[in-house]
Amino acid sequence: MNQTALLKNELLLQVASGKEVERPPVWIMRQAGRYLPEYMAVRKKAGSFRAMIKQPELAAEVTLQPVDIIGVDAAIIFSDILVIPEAIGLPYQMIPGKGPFFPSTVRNSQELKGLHPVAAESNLNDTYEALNIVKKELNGRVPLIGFAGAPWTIFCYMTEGSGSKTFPVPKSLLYQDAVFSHSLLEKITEATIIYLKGQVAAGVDIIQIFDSWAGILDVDTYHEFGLPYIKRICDAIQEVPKIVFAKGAFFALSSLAELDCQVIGLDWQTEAAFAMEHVKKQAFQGNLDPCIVYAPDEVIVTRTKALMNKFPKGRHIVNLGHGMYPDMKPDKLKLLVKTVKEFRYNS
Ligand code: 1CP
Repeated sequence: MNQTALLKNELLLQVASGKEVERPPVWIMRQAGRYLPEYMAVRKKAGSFRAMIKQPELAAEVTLQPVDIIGVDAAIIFSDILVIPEAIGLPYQMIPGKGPFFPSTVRNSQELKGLHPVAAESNLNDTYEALNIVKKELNGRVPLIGFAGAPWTIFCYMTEGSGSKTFPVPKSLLYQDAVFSHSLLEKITEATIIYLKGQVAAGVDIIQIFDSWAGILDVDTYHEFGLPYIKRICDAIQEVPKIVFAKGAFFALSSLAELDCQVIGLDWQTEAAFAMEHVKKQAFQGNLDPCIVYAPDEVIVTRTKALMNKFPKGRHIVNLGHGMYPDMKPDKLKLLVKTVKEFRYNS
């Protein structure tokens, strides 16, 4: 056996393909981020968050950090869901301490004309290049996750122009101008499929779709404006397995279960037993409260073990129910990961 074969850790892909495993794999949303001093050092060198994304060597470096430092079972490419609006014609800024800001927004059919989904092909080369570097550096150690935002979540930022707790602009557009809303969602979907196919060509082993704002819609609007576009993406990407994380969408679990995806991500409010009632074929990912990382060591160990015992063998990927916060301690996350790595299913 060569060394790559010996080092190979395919737990994540095994769970995504329904194979039995002796312990669940673990990776963490926002595992490459501000809680890591090593990330902050690279960000300082780059000058800004966006400059990191645009320099493939640096994006690759921070992608690998959690694999080397924390010991997670997968790498997720360092980028952002907001690169899609920018690639198709709507640039954004990341304002320190505040978050994303779009100097222009798209709120009517006239403004739609400035968007060009096919531009996603050539304008996202930095990410494809970063993926090539990561793939080489990983040398098969762990799988590489690619990602994109779900169309509804991207729609929220492009119309509101910034982050928001309630997103009044996108929500009113759904009710006031369904025709425009569908047209914009179409364009985002088209660009997202091009982008994800590019990531597949650059070597990602699996992709995740982040629908971070699914939970602000009700059942009917999510079925009209959210799910059909995720379905289009899942149907279009057949080369690799797919994880769909629709945060707050407990009300749509039965519909999510009908998607052509292999893993359903769960936030921390969804009870495992409830999820298992609605989802029969896919595996689950999640669903620890992110704030568990603030807990005393013994609580981290107990809660993580309890979580692993809630899901059946081979149908669970350990993760938080949302991302790491900047003030969390890397040592606490290391303990969580170690707890998973030492765990073995009973039978
Ligand atoms: O200051 C900094 O260094 C920037 C902080 C940061 C980081 C580390 C942002 C700004 N984005 C990222 C990276 C990122 N974003 C990744 C990298 C891979 C990893 O997980 O390690 C991923 C997968 C994302 C995805 C992302 N960006 C989502 C979906 C997941 C989620 O958190 O719900 C969303 C909504 C964004 C938008 C975004 N980017 C950054 C911020 C602060 C935000 C949220 C803005 C808001 O409050 O609405």
